[in-house]
Amino acid sequence: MRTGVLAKYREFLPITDKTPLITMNEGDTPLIRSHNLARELGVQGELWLKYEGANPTGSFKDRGMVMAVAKALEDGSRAIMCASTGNTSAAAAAFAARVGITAIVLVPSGGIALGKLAQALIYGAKVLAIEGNFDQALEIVRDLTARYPVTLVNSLNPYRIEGQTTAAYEICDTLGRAPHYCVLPVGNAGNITAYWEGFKRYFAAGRVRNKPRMFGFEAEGAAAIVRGEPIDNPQTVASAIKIGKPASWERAVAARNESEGLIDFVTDEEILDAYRLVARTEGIFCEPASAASIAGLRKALTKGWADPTAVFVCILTGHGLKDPDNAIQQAPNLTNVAANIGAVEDVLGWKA
Ligand code: AN7
Repeated sequence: MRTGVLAKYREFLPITDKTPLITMNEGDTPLIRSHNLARELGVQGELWLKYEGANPTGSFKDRGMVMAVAKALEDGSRAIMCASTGNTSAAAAAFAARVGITAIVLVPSGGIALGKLAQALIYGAKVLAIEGNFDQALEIVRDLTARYPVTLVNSLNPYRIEGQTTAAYEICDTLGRAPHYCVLPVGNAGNITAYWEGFKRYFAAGRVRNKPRMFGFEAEGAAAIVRGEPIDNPQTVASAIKIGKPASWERAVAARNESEGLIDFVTDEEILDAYRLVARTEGIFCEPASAASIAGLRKALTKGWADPTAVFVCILTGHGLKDPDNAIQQAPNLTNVAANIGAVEDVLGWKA
């Protein structure tokens, strides 16, 4: 039963008697065993896909947003604000609508996937398209939320990270253990931080006897952490992770170091290959940024950085329908045909 993450993982979250246990039935997303893709990638152990696209707004952001909005309400706030590459704005807009407060979202003009823009607008957020990139939008939001009575709901808000730890608990609950490797895309670096925190917490509470190695992957044109310096003009087809100055940079590096993991990059071509591959081999449609986890696992196995006999979990952070433009562009062409039986037989090569 989907009860929402606040009620389900209350003992691991900063919840008080005064915290409203709001929910849109987020979390409890499918952890899907992969056989076909596992074979393609050369995984001899186990490969599991955590399909975060099954959340109410279609991405993992719902986990952090429900916690951040609950705490905002507890503190008496009536307005929330964020910068976003799309998914955070969709989640903020939805939860604000759900609880009847205002959401103001700043998105890079022309820089977010169509479905995400549609979501923020239809949920009724005030959507401002900034003539600049995500990093510039976040600077503006940080300044304004420090000076006005509006709650910042980017992952600089620690409650966002808290809520996102719940995905790690779910994985452990389902597998009865932590995986050997947890592989995920890295943009603003909040999620890798949250997963590591979650795995550590579950381990400390005695719920599991192991912790995973955290493997994070940035897009090549936005690989600030890999390169060791901010990128002023990040570029990638995976607009969700087109971020040049990750807010949780230090904590992501700490997660990598503490877990004996790695943070590397994948090219746009590798991302798009993985995007098509997971759809065609498993019937799972994720957005391009999410496919960076699959591309990253493939790279790690090819380079010999990971033990192929291990247990892997790849995090598929967002739903493929978020980004119809990339989907259509990357998919095979459709076939137009006249509305008669003979024409369809001809196209299919069926001759009775
Ligand atoms: C599908 O929505 O930053 O490393 O503003 O949408 O925690 O940032 C989205 C990020 C991965 C990267 N996959 O996670 C935003 C935003 C998807 C995403 C990431 C994002 P972080």
